[in-house]
Amino acid sequence: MRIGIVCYPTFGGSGVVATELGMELAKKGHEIHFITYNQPVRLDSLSKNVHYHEVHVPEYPLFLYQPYELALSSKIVDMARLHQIELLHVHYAIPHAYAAYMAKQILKEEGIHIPVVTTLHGTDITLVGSHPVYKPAVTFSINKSDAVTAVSEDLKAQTQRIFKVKKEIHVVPNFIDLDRHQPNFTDCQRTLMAKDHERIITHISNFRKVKQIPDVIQIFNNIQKEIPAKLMMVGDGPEREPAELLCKKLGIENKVVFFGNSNEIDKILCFSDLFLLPSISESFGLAALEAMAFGVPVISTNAGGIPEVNKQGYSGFLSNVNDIEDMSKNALKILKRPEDLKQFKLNAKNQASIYNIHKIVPKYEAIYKQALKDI
Ligand code: GMT
Repeated sequence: MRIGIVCYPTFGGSGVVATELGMELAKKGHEIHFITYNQPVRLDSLSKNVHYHEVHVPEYPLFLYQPYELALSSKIVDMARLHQIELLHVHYAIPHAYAAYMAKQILKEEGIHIPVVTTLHGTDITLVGSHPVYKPAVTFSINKSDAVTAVSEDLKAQTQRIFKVKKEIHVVPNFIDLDRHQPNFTDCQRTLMAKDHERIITHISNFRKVKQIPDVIQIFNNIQKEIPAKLMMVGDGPEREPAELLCKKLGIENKVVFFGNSNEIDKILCFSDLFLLPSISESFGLAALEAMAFGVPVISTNAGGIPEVNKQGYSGFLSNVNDIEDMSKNALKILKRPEDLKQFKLNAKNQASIYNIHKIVPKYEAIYKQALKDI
């Protein structure tokens, strides 16, 4: 199939999923066209089957807001004509599902019929999409998609609760390429992060309010009072600076490393002993799955779709949002005894294997085939 993938090219989970999906589909022989405003961060190789088309938005002084959706719709139309794209898969409803609908209507006028598959990722529904400013347009574009998928059962239920969705929502969970998550780094790389006797605790996110960054710091503070440990903070966003200040206030700044955005999370995860995800809401928690694929147990909240990924007492532990004491206690339960840590690491890896890319990507292919049949 010739598939156009529209996504955000940034470090966010939706862009990562879209990129990994496109690369896997290309490996399977499909022709993939990424259409977005920058080269996706995880798109490391442009091969025979992988193409990237950049959306440019010309600046015009009359506009306070430059119309990205319009430029995106036009780019989709142009690329669909030029490369005979047969199907569009848009990741994150806002504004991609809307722009794809417009492109589809324009192409229809020319007798070209392209189905649109929309994947909902979380904040496009729970935080942004449900805002009254966007809600009618988001509802419309979800209902006008030829197929709709959500990354967890919880997100499906939330979408049905928040929007008047008439379309069936297929749950296709996020996935992991286990072959690419094999630790192959030397121990000397570990010494750059911590001493031999110190446990390595990791958090990766976009440092937004929803990620509860102060809770990450407080949980780590409690851990390091009991056992020698270091905290690796990977990613960037508005909560980073306050977090650095909090570490200073607690006197733990020498035990916490802020990496900023990184393309080398595998180097950090493969030496990590524990992953912290105390989010207020999380449709899936891709970062936790990536950690588990490296055999890193997860201490998380029980919000949203996280319980579908992290299993209580097996791959880690789950607590109520903001229950720092419980999350700290659970973290120590895993870390204190080497034999427990070893078992949790093994379990985390087993749990991650449920989301093997080779099991999940065929689910998308089946949805594409059906959408092409129905159009
Ligand atoms: O986590 C974020 O804030 C980024 C966001 C995104 O849209 O890129 O992540 C969402 O999609 C990911 C991939 O499907 C999920 O793993 C994240 O749980 C989800 N984030 C939230 O629901 C807060």
